[in-house]
Amino acid sequence: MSLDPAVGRSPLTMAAWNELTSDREQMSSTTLRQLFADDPQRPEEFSIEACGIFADYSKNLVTTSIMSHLVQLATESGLRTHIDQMFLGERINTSEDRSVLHVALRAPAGSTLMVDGVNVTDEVHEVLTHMGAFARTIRSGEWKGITGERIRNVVNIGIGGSDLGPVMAYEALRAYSDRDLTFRFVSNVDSADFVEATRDLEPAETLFIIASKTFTTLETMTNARSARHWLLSTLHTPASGQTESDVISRHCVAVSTNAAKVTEFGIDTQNMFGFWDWVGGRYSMDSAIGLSTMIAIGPKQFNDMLRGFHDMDEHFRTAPFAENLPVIMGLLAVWYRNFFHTQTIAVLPYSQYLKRFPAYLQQLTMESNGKHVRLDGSTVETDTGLIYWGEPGTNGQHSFYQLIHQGTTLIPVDFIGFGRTPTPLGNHHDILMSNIFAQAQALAFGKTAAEIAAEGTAADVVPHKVMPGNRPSTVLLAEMLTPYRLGTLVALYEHSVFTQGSIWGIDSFDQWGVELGKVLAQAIIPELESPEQPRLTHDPSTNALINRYRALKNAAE
Ligand code: G6Q
Repeated sequence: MSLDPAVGRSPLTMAAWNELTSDREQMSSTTLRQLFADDPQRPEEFSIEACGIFADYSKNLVTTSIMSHLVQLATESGLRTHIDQMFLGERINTSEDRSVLHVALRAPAGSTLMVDGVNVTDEVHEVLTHMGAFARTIRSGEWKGITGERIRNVVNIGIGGSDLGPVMAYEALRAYSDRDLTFRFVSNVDSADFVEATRDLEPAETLFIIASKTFTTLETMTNARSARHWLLSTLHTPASGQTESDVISRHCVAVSTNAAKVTEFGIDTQNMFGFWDWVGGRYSMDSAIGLSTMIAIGPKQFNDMLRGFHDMDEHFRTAPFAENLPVIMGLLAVWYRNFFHTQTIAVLPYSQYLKRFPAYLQQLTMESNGKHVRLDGSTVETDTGLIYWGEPGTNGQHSFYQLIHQGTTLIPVDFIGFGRTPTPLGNHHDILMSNIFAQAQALAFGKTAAEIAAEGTAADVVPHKVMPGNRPSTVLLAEMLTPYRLGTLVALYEHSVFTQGSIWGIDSFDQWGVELGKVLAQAIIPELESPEQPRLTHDPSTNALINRYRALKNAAE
């Protein structure tokens, strides 16, 4: 299949763009209050359910005609072909000349997805089987450390896509995890991360998962070397006749695509769990990068999570755009970004278990769609990439919600809530959920000066209390956060990101913008370490900062 000529085209050239430009002007003369007064059926018209996630998007600044123009925009942008190309394993990550096949990671056993003459789903299931066998030996206590102790602590060392997914999934699914095992996640090269994560752990009971696609990442390899030292300094007793590699092979496993580097580090490739260059880091939590998740919740529940991902994949692949939840969410994001010049979207999960979900989404959305050129390298003519951010409710209500309600910046909100919690306690859950509904209501409908004055508020205070309303939000509701549900939720946002990137005509799967800083840091490291004053040839500010750091480093407290 050749690239649809629409894919990568500037959205400004599409007829729907002009329609939406005039729709936007018309929206300025109405409000959500008015739209609901005119049409009490909005919740029915502007809601959708997919794979058990119900989305009420009626409190968005949209009408029937706007939604149909947005769907037209998706059609004109070639989204349908682009989706098909992804699912067929075509090299849609053009700047890296790679397929984009995270959907293959959750394709059922026995399905076929050929890439370069190889059925990749067979390879995926081989790795899943390997992971399952290993996870079982850790969970059962069969896997022993070098001194014969069972493993009680699992420490994942990785960063970016090799950290954010595993941490988020562990926190999200903690209620389903083996409580006899302790999980820690080390990502930052700041020594504090490693030292604090390991200070109360026994090396004899600890397993490190070194998770790095490339096995060359500075932070991860620095932490991995410290892990090696931490293990060997306690567990390597030459008198026992055991070698350093005996110790490492019982206490370190690797998740990587780079077998040569894994071997060089001293990890037996039998204890390496592979994946492929067609899995982007930020799309890898359901690959072997999810090994810590599988150990925590067990292979069966990990498989439930994969089923959730796959069901949402199939919905995205097959549902007509007007009934396609990820497409609708992506289109709403484009609507606000390009026609309201909104810069951010807040994702506010009313679930403490999803406390790391906004951080996970920051990478998924911003590393994917923070791009300034289209697929053909030409400069974009519209804004791209929204800033996704958030905190769990109700905590955020007591801090930044003030700006969302009364500030001068329009921030569309995604609320996420559940009918039940895996850890019920008295009436906590009803109280929690009442707050989603109240916040969405307050944002949409606000409170007028007349309503506030009618309550007897002093005239000079009335303006301060006015709630402008007309602030959009989408409420996502599902039965309960389970492994299956997490899979559907993550895939929903993955495909919303795809939809946005496709309309903007950008490559959502590369990340060249993070490379320059890494290269510059490599040049600066020896200048900070050198005992002699180095000859600095950077810009004057960088030179001065390096000198100031060297002085601080050597100053006695
Ligand atoms: C994600 C990025 C990035 C990557 C990290 C870790 O899409 O590529 O966040 O995951 O830089 O890379 P390694 O897994 O290779 O260590």
